This record gives sequence, structure tokens and C-alpha cells, in this order.
Amino acid sequence: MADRYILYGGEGTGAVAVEAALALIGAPYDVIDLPDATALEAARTVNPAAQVPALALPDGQTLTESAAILLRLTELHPQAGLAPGVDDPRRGAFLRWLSFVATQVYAHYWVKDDPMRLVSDPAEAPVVEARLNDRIAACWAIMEAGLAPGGPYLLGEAPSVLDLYVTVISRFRPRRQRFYEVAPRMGQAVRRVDADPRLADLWARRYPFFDGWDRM
Ligand SMILES: N[C@@H](CCC(=O)N[C@@H](CS)C(=O)NCC(=O)O)C(=O)O
Repeated sequence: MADRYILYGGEGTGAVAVEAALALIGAPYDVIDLPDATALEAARTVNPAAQVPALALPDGQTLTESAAILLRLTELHPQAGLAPGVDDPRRGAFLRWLSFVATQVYAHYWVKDDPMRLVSDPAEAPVVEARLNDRIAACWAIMEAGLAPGGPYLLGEAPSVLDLYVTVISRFRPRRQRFYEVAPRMGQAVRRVDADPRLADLWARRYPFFDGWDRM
């Protein structure tokens, strides 16, 4: 049995949220990057959906689906404190918003990254993308309104994998411009995660904050 996790990922993908969780947990892991469509196709044995992240666990199981991976990591490493426990009153909100980010935001990128997956006329692609951007902004606004007041993180005093997840997914195009407008409280939380010194090396290697990154 291997004693390390193997993360199938890629720079600037949702897999970086899983890397951030592994980094905060302090668990040993190796990364196999599947950066482009060809590599992803070749990796169908790892994930039949040909997507990253996928995480091979030390026990030999391989998990796909970012929210499930993040949740499972919190179960396997409760000492890291990256999720409210099952008896914590915030647990329901944690599960709700983890699922919400996966299904109401992240899932749209299957189309947003390549609108031609759903339309035949290239002229329609920008319309699809603009409408998805509107929908994603609306969903961030719904989450902002639904989160309990408090902070400085999404669920209170300490960062959870939900913060890591939102921090990474909110960096996808159209980056953070509309996100900061529609979700100012979440904006403060993700900026705090951006600046977490424990993650500085990871961000630099896997999702760099170069000048103007959030406007491109
Ligand atoms: N439902 C999946 C979505 C994963 C996903 O969309 N990953 C992107 C990278 S950020 C990907 O692999 N895209 C390639 C594709 O869908 O063809 C999850 O939550 O893990």
C-alpha cells in the first residue's frame, strides 16, 4: 500500500483546491499533471469523465469529484480542522455550500471552457459564455446572501476546505471582478486565503498571482 496520495491535476485547475487542502493537512502527495485535453482523454482510466481532479488514496481507492475529494480529506484528517464536525451546527451549511459550488458553479465550466460542446454555430459561443457568466455571478450572490454573518472566513473563525474551494473556483474566468462585486464578504475571505503564508509557495507554483491576473 502506498503511503502517499497521488493527485491528478493541473495548474490553474480545480485540483489546486485539493492541493491546498493537502498542503494544510501536511499529507505527503505527488502530483501528476494532466494539463490538456489529450492528456485528459488518455487518463480516462483514472477518471472516466476525463476531468481533474482525481485523487488516489493511500488505501488504493481513487476518488473523483472535487467536493467529494475535499470532504473525504476532512474525514481522513480531522485533526487538520478543515471542516466543522458532524455535531457542529455549521455542518449543514458546510455541506450545502460545498455541494453548491460543485454543482451550481464549477459544473458550468464544462460548457464555459468550450461552448461548442453545446452549440453548433460558433457565433453562438460568446452568447453562451456571457449567459453562463451571468449565471455564475448570480450563484455567487446567492451564496453570499445565504452564508451566516460573521467571518473572517466563510464559516467563521477558521478556514475550511470550503474557503479553499471558493478561493480557487472564483479565480476561473471571468476571474474575480464580478465575484468581488456580487460577493464582497466572500471576497474578503478568499483574499485572506490568497494571502495565507502557508499557501504562498503552492499558489506561486500552481496558480500564480501575477500582475493583472484578475483582469485577464
Ligand atoms: N465535476 C468535476 C468537474 C471537474 C472539472 O471540470 N475539471 C476541469 C479542470 S478545472 C477539467 O478537467 N476539464 C476538462 C474537461 O471537462 O474536458 C469536479 O467537481 O471535480
